[in-house]
Amino acid sequence: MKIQKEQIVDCNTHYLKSHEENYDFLANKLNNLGHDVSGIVSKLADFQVAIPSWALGAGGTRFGRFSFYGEPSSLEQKIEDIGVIHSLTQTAGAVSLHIPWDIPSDYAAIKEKANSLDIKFDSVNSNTFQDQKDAIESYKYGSLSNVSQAVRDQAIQHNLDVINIGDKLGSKSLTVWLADGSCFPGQNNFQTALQNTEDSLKAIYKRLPNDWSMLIEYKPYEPNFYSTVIQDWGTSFMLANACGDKAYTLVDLGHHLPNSNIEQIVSILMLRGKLGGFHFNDSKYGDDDLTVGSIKPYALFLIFNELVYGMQNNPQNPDLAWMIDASHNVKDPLEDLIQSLEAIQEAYAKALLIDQDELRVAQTNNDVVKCQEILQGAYRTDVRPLLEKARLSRGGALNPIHAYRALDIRGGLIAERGKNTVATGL
Ligand SMILES: [Mn+2]
Repeated sequence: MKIQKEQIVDCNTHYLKSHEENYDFLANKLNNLGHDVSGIVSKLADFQVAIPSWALGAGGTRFGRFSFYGEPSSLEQKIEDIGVIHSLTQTAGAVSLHIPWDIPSDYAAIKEKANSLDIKFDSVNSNTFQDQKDAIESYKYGSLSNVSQAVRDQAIQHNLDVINIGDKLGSKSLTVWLADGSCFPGQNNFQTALQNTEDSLKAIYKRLPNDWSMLIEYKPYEPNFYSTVIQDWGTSFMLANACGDKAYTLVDLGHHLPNSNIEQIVSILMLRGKLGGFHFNDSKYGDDDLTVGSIKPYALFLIFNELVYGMQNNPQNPDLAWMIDASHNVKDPLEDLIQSLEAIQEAYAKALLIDQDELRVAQTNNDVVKCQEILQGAYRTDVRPLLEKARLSRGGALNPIHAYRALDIRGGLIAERGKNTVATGL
């Protein structure tokens, strides 16, 4: 399914007048405050977030899974679904593949399909948290950290295979997330597990193409419930440093214990030039995989404040690989992704409204009240007309959820694919 430009123009007609009124009012107000409104709009229009190939079907829990029907059953269909989201939002111009769930059978055809929808191949993700059919060794007790050299070698080889696949598609980074750890005290020797992991990562890093980076993700618990080998940003940072200049830490919002100060983690990693990627989602308790901004939008804004500061002040940090990492059970996955993209853009736009010079002066004067006023003044601004303007400038929908429903995209997908297709993924 492909959305035609005229369909979006039609959907926009209904909203155009109120958009123009709202935008003019806001732009006028912000210009009077000294903001470069058109500069902000063009930054929003340029900001692209990768959609993971596993987020296009209904997510599940260990208790059950409820399909939304019409799910994509092939990589080609997954890319088509991202094309739908990208047409409407103009923010989803990349796909992040999960190997082995999404190994292309015809590389040229997949590249052509993605290209025709203006979608690039972002970071590729390896999977050593499941055993694959016909695999000789099992990851039941860990992969890169396993006590067995044979298991570690198999996991290393898998990561090299993933790099090879990504290279053929134009990807430039490998994301490694390990489920390795232990469920019971005494099960693992912490030092051996970490040392094995470091040695394995170095073996992968040694074979990384020169223009590639390796992103090391961390997570405090789950699926292991007593210890995780790469449990926090400090461990990831240490491993990235041990590997070399092309290895970075990847922050996933859901991979923190409750109340962690994620904005501070982001800030310190950027200062050291070691923040390589970012996974968006939201959560109340743990790695809940909820829609971005649905639970803690203010925390997301504070994180974006640090990201914007870092992007402006830390040339030592590379461009980030942005991705949504969420897949939940009760929403149409495409609508969920559209909402997530909107929340990301909203937090970014608000962070761009923070007057960094004014904030620095207030910080220098220890004017704590003023500092809060500056942050919250930006946060309380309704920036949605700026997002609409950015989408409109690229041919997107003024109201993507409305357009998705008005065009009955899900109905069309069900008619095309049937009710029984199941997307590979979590
Ligand atoms: Mn993640």
